Formats: sequence, structure tokens, C-alpha cells
Amino acid sequence: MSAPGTPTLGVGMVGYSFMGAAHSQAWRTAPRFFDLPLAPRMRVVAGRNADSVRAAAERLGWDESVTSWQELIARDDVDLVDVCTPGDTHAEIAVAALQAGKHVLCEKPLANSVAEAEAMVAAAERAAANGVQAMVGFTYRRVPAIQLARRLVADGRIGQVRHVRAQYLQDWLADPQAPLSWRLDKSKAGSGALGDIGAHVVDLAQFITGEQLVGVNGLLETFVRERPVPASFSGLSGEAGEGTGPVTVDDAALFYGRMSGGGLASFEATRFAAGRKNAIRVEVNGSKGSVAFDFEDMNLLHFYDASDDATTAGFRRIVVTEPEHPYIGSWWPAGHGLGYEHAFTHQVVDLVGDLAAGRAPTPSFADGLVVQRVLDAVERSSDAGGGWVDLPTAAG
Ligand code: SOE
Repeated sequence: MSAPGTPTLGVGMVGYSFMGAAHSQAWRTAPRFFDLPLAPRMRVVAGRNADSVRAAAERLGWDESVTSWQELIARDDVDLVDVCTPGDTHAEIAVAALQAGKHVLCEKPLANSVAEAEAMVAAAERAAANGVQAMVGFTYRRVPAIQLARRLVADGRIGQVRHVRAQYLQDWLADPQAPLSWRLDKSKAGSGALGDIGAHVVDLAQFITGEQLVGVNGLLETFVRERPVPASFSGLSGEAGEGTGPVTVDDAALFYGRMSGGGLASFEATRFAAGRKNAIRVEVNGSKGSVAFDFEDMNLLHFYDASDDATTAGFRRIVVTEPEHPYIGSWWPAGHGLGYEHAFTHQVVDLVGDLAAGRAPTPSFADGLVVQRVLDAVERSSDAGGGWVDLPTAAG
């Protein structure tokens, strides 16, 4: 627990399903394992259904529940609003919270369109002038092995980046009878595999290399266009009910692009990769070596150093669980490993540290907009039947 006398940070969360549960666990756990300069207080959670949100508050550890996010934002005891709703409400809630002087943590992808993301960036810039901060939840950046990969690239250990090979593979839609959910509704989710999981690997490719995509060429496909309506749904699975409805998003996205440093990048995002549950695979090949990561073995990083003696050179399997590795010192002894939820806790730790120091947290809303532009460009390329779409980069 935080030391007595530590100033508090009142947190209000909007939404309480899969991501809400993951964020709640992070707010609960961060002050118990890390020394935080602000003590998070889980004041209130908002949701539309009074009974369900009350039950969620109880289960997830929130003091109170409300049925209006406007009411949550207006409360004096809420300093930070954590947005865990589907993408169609991110912009409205985040902009209102920033205007009310509340810090914001918003789930990814930042928004459902570039225009919404731009409005969010503008609101974040105005708020920053008053010391109010905004961050988008590209959580996988906080996996220790990913942080190590970024450091090795930044330290020049793999030289100039030639290839980025990034995949995000899931299979929860491989069964054509898997029912509809908001993630399959374009008006709620913005896009399908592209924005839901492709956004993560775009962010990781840019985070690990420190470069940006300068253009892309994309191909989207929807394999199953009609699915049962759900009788019930929780997390990523549900029971089929009576009748069917349309799938209005992509099931799979393939795209390739050029990085700002001149390297080539390829991406694949799908929920139809039978047997692949949460395989986030990112490999970067440079002029002097390579790094490779797979979330299904998330405590490992593979590193190849081309300057090693040829007789013994090969990919090193680094077990990223030493106290010297990022975040690990606050958890378990070496070799005991971390899981999916730990990155959410690290996200809270970093955010709270930045808030206390008056520093802008990353990934910022501007970083979220960069990813949003990539998603939009892939969609435009695919809609046009393929073809190159240029992207603006920070340098111009
Ligand atoms: C579903 O595909 C999902 O929950 C994503 O929405 C998350 O961002 C990802 O972390 C896990 O998979």
C-alpha cells in the first residue's frame, strides 16, 4: 500500500467489461506492488445498467457505481477518468473529461475515425496547458520483453532496421457460429481485426523501432458476413441466440508499409488463425542483428547478434524475468514470470509516476492519432482495391 500521507488520485472508470476488469485489477494492484507517488482511490465506475454496474463495482473493487458518465466526470473526488468503453464513445467522454480538467486514460484504438482522434488530440493539447494529461492504452508497450526489445534497437544492437514483421493472431471468430458482439459492429468498433488488434502491432512496430510508417498498402476481408445474435456475451465469447445479424467490420487485415528509416514492414491481424489465441509476434531484422517476440511466450525475447562468433552465433532466448529488467524488481524472483494483466499494472504505475511529476505520459493521444491514421490508410487502400497510401510522419 502507498505510504501514509501520500496524496491521492481519485479514479473514475467508464465501462466495466473485459477491459474494465483488466484496468480495475491494475488500479487495485499497482499500489500494492509498486511505490507510487500518488495513491489511487477507485472512487466510482459508470455503466448504463444500474444493477450490472453495481455488481461490477462490488466485484472489481470500486467504491460506488453510477449510470451516467457525465455524473462521474462532474464529481470533485474524481481526478482521472479511465475510458474502457467501445470506440464509438471514446471521443465524447475523453473530450468532456479533459474539458472538465480531469486526466484521461483511454483504451485503444484512440477513436473510431481520424476526425475523432484529431479532436481528442486538440482537447489533450488544450488540457496539457493546464497540467491535465492524456494517455492512450497501448498496454503491450509495458511488457518487459517488449521494453527490452526497444532498448536493444535504440542502443544500436541490431543496427539499421531492414524488416519489421508483425502479426496479431487470435481465433475467437474462427467458428462461424460464434455470435455477434459490439466488436463486429462498425458503428461501435470503427473497424474489426484492423483496429482491435492490428492497432496494437502498428503501435508496437513503431514503439520498438522508434520509427513511423510513412505509407501502407492494405487488404481487408470479412469471411463470415452473418452471425447469430448473442443470447449472452462475456469477454470474447458468448452463447448464440435466435436469429442472425450482419458483421459490418473486417475479420482479417493484411498490409505492408515502409518505415521512416527506410525498412520494410508487413502486418497481419486476424481473429481466424485457428489455434492462435493471442499471438502477438513482432520480429525486427536489422543490419547487425534481430529481435523477436511472441506474446504466447511473453516472458521471452529472442535476440540475434550478427557479430557473435559464427561457430556459436544463433538466436539467444532471453528470459526477461531478472530484477534488472523493466518492472520485474517489484514482482517475483527471477524466472517466476509475468502474465497478461501485469502490463496493465505497469501502465498505471507509469501513468501515476508521470502525473505526480507533471510529465506528459506516453503513448499520448498524438501517438494514438498516428496509429489511427495508419488504420484509416489501410482501409482506404483496401476500399480502393489496393494501392499505396502515404502517411504524414512527425518529421513531415
Ligand atoms: C480482443 O480482440 C482483445 O480483447 C482486444 O480488444 C485487446 O486489445 C487485446 O489486448 C486482446 O484482445
